Amino acid sequence: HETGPTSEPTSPLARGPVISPPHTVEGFVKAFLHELNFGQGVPLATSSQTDQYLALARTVRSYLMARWLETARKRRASQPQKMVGYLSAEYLLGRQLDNALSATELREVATDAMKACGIDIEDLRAQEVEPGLGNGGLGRLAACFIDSLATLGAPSIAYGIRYEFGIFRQTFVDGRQVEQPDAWLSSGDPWGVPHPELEVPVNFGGHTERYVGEDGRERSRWVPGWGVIGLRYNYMVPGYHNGVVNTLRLWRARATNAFDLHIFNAGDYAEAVRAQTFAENISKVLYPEDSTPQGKELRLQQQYFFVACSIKDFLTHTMPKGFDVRELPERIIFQLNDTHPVIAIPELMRILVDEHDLEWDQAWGITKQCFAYTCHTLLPEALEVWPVSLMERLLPRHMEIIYRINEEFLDDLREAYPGDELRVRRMSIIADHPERSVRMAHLATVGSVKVNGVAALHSQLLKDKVLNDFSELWPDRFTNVTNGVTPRRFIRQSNPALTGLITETIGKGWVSDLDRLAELQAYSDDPEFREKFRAVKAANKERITDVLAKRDGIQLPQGHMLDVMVKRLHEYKRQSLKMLHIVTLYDRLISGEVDPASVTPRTVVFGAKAAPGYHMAKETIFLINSIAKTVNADPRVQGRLFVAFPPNYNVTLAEKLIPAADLSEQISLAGKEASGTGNMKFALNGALTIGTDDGANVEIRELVGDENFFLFGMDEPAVAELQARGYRPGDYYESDANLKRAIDLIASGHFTDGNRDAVSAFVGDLLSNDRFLALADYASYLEAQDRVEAAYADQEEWSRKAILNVARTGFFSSDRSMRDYIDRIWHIKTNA
Ligand code: B1N
Repeated sequence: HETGPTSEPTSPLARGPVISPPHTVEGFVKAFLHELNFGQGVPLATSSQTDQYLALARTVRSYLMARWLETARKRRASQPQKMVGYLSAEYLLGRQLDNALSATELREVATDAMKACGIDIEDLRAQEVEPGLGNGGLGRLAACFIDSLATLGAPSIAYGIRYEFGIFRQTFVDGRQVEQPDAWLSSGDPWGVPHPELEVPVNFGGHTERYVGEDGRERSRWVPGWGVIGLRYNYMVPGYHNGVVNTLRLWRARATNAFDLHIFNAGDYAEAVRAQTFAENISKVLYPEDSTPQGKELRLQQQYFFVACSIKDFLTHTMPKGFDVRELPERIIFQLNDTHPVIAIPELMRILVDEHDLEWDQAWGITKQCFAYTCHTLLPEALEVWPVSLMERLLPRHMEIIYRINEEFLDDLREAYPGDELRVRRMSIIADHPERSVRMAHLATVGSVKVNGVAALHSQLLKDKVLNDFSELWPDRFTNVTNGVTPRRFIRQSNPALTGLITETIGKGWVSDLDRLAELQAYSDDPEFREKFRAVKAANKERITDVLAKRDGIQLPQGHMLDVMVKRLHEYKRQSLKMLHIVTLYDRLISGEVDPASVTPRTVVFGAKAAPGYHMAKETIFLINSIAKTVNADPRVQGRLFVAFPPNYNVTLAEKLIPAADLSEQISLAGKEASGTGNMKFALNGALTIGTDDGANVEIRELVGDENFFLFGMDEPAVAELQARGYRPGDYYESDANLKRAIDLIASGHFTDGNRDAVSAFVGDLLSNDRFLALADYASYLEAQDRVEAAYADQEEWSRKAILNVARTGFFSSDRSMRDYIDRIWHIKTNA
């Protein structure tokens, strides 16, 4: 089961897969029936769809496995070679079956093979529960990145946690969000390859002891209080049409034998079982907060658990036996996906100093070169800090190491900035207020070769604001890598109609060379191409209409402009601003102010989960549902305005919804959305963006051109200036008649069956607080939406703009992001 180059067997038969499964319909049928009969233990005739799905998945997995073994063999043969270790607490993978079929060019063979068995493969595809091991953009980005790494043939391994429960399933009860557990493993995990025999011990708690070593040096040693075991699960990550299959290695927590043996011996059976449960809790559930992490002890346990397993795994199984740890910087670069895995820095120090007996300075010299840190936020409340008291209790040796790293760092600072004690305190890894705690972003910055933001504006703001002191000290450490999305999942798989049109127009090859989309520019003026392009949109609208009817019983009206806002619910993203717009459109129609025949029929689709403890976000969900219910039931706006809010927006729904959209809502307050990645998916699928000057919107607009993008709102400097002056939302309410009418209509209880109390908290906050300045941008937003309507009325011109959006956004392929990381941060060689 080893992937590591232990002793290489001499027989060629022992070295790789004995046979490659045959790429024929007949061969596939045989392999499938074998899985069904001997894996599931059922004959085809009496098998359920679940049996069939599991057998199909296992069949496809064996094709992947052959390539996975071959990839591992080639890697071993080309050692030594520097690798990337991607460390992320989240991977929002989405369904696996279609992705695997498409990457391995097995889609047709599998479809025909299922047909030969009397099965419609579409029915089986629908059986798959997507692994939702992430919250939103950050987790989905990690999934796009590993797809691109495999496609580029980059020597890499991705590490994370195999949560038993991923992101909750959202339901609505009387318009309010109710969370259901996501038991994604309950119908089996056909894609995961467990290796229960490879146990990785992970320690926690206890204390440290000082002792004098044989060489007379004084040292510290960790005497842990308790421990758990990490179990390894491999998931295969196929590259696109290149034979490469990389590894995503997720860890599951289990109790140690020693742990419960002790208690079993004491005769307390129930207590021993409880201890098992305690250990297994560590990988039990994904924390459902997006952007604003919770400082919970269990979360720190999760972070250390997966990081400790991953580093240990890399050193013992991926590196050759007996390799010299001083070579580590030439062998590995760990990419830290936000601060969640940053405890890896003191962990590597602990291993080098305590276990490999290196001198502190030498260990620090090595460690600093082995990490790079990606920051994903600008919200101050989102920067992770861990109380020193908690760290001392859970990871006493790591706390000691952090103290020493900080001491030496502060010494350097005092030398660089004599007398500037204020600056030293600002930059310290330890914060004193409001509670002594460890600032993980500072630890990450001090311990990394490079620090990057995720879009040009974000990286600039990191340097100028969030990490300004650090960028002054180490200007070369800071860089930008703009996010990207995988065109395999988000064009080829999700939009087969557009894929067909592009391939028939510019030929094959663009799926792994997305800059080639530029060749479509020439067709933006071609009436015939525009016609076909519109037909693609229309077909995708029909498809989402069917999906929403089946999935949620929602009947979308036909022939509308499809206006889509899908993302996590957060105040900074300003779903409330979109609501105010809808209320204004509705108000205009029911007041008779506009002739209904003159307005563009519009359907607004929302998708958004709120963190279960985020009160204001949940109130916003209730209000959107209330508005949807009222608007959709009002005969005065029938055929002109419709609002849909399907519950449980996830990757699977995104794949159907985004290709159908005409308008992409990217309306965060400038300076708050680090990048956004949904914005890229929409543009690549031919939606036009209405958006602020924020995150990657800035780059989208630069690329597609001002005339093909609906910009509105304050830019970041204007926001900063307004906030410095003192923002008073009430002033906007008083002075803007449209805004006042919209807010008054909500406050009147019109959308809540006359119940004003149900909306008073929301309205009250908007009028007196409005932290993200929705009211200040309302007028500009309304004006931009009117421009959208006018533009949409001219379908020829709209098509031209939409085509140019597709043609000019090839830059946002995650293949390009990965190449940027490789060239500017990792300096590794690819080999595909
Ligand atoms: O990361 C995405 C960006 O495109 C988004 O703009 C950004 O908001 C998102 C703690 C986060 N930042 N921080 C998180 C998620 C979970 C958690 O527990 C923070 N997510 C983002 C990709 O760069």
